[in-house]
Amino acid sequence: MKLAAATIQQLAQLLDDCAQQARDTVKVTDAHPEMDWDDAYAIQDHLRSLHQQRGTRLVGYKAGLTSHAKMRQMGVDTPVFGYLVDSFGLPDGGTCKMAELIHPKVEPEIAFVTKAELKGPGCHIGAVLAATDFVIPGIEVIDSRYRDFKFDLKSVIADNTSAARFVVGGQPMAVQGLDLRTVGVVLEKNGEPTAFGAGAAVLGHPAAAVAALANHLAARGASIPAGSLILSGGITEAVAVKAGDCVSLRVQGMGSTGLRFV
Ligand code: 0L1
Ligand code: MG
Repeated sequence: MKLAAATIQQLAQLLDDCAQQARDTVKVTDAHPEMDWDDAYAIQDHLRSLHQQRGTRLVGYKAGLTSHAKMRQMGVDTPVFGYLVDSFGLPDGGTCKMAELIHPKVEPEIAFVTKAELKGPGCHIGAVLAATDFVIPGIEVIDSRYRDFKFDLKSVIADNTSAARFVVGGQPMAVQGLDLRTVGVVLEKNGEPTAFGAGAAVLGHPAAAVAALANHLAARGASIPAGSLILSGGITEAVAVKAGDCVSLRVQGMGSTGLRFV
């Protein structure tokens, strides 16, 4: 690690203040170009402890940059990972307040809920499917704290991979008999089909993103506890939203979930 503990805490506080006050900042690597991957995740860890100090509860994790196209674009060969706390969750069909966010975008995802601990290293799709209680449609609302969504990978990891809000809903489905690679999704904005895709857009299989998360956590001495909710990654490009927009995600055979931005 290259950054002092005090700097890590100060950068986490900055990102937390930006999220709380819905204001943006420049990417953290501008002032700290020397920071490394461990520093980036250490800032994210401190951000998480700031959330928990306010009484929020860790409910799960997310994988980001999970499509090969997006990874190539960013010049990386691995997804990035963040955490989810209960205060990010919104009710199905509920409202998302624009005043609390900077420049949100939505991503159609398949969410996994686990029924057993998932532990790397060596976690694979089979282990993920065996430990999955059910999958359910999920919309992630991302909101980079960086001006104009301009960041590099270390900065976005520090910023909890742009996590902001999420909603899940529809029909929870057991994974037995489901081929998550070919499950189709349609994201509608204001009743217009806006983005389409299939599960395979996420690392070839959405469970691969969950396995990669378990392996990432193992390298840091952690695992995915039973009962976790995991957003496995955007199946299409992220779609920008503004006040007045309604978004709805339909996942083949799993019903739909949605949000209204106010
Ligand atoms: O969930 C995601 O894929 C977002 C990861 C961070 C990059 C971004 O904000 O677009
Ligand atoms: Mg996402």
